[in-house]
Amino acid sequence: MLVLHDKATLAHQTVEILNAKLVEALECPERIEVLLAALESAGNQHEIRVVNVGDLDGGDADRDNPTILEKLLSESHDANYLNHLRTIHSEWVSNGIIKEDESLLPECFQVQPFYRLAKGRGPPKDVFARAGYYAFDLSTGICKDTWKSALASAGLVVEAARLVSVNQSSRTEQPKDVLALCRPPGHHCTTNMAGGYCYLNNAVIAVHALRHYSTVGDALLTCSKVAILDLDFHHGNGTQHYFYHDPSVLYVSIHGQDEYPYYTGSETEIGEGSGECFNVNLPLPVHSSVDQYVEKLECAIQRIGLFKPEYLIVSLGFDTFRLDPLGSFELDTQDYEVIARKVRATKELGEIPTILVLEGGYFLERLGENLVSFLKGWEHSI
Ligand code: SP5
Ligand code: ZN
Repeated sequence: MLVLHDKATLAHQTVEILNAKLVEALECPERIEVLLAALESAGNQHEIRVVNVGDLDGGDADRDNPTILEKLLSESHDANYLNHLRTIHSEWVSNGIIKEDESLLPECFQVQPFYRLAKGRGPPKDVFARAGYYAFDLSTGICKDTWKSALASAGLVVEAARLVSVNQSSRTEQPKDVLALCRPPGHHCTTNMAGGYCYLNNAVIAVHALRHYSTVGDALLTCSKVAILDLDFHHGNGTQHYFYHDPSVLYVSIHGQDEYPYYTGSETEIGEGSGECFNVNLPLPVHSSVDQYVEKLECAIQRIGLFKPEYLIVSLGFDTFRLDPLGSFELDTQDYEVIARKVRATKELGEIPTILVLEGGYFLERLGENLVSFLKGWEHSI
């Protein structure tokens, strides 16, 4: 397994309101540190190759071209929102509201559609108002390095997409699948709102990147089908929303029923218009066992198999672990191996170029073991 990592993803470090207390965000740089340490010690045994994207020699002039990332970001997010993420921290600092090493959080949210849909009303000028305009919860603080890390995180899926794209045939060595150690994660944020530790939606960006790199000459293969399997404990509201009307992207999610983000994720959300039947939510009650989980996983795999995607994106969260502070399933370390093998051993899914995108997972003591267990199952290595 080729694993992509970027040191810049470690810079972002912020605070959140969790259980009515202001605390250091559980989505912290140590998550990536423990994952890297675990991958390093498991590396030889499981043919894991961790590559810092800065050290990659892709032999492709495109790779370092920032305009490609910019193009993919602009396809995935609202331009004013991107500008907000890039500039709001320095505005708060220059207004004397916070110090350079502090984070900002919203103090007021916009109630939709009452205000936002008012015609001609752009983003608010007030710096406090803007923090709440571009967010939907209090777990998405912005520090001086948030933009840098979010860009690096998105950059990992873009590079992963380039590597697995079948039409990038000039390369000699083409990986079938790539794991992007993204941080911050992405599946909760929408085109114009951060939330749930997410600022840029890496899964959405990955879809655009796959399409970008699937272009041969002028022949745009824009209809290529992509499936997203979201295995994070929480429903990926942002990803669901982005593709809700789009039949070329199948979104399938297994997540905690009635858990955060609370207002989405029900089985009745099946997509709309031509996207109808291309959104599949498989919620599971709290305290669900691995058997209950595997039952839903089999439904998910079957649906994706029927869809016959050209690419698969797995939004991979380990907050389904039994000890996770933000999850409530009963999955144990060895279960990740079973889950990964089930996905990969399916005839229809086994050969599809896949990007594994890291989402959540907050129990640091076992996070590394859980990922290694997943990779073991994915590579059928035992
Ligand atoms: C990417 C990701 O995993 N984001 C999750 C963010 C969740 N933040 C809010 C968690 C609220 C927890 N409230 C207590 C729920 C107890 N089951
Ligand atoms: Zn999660």
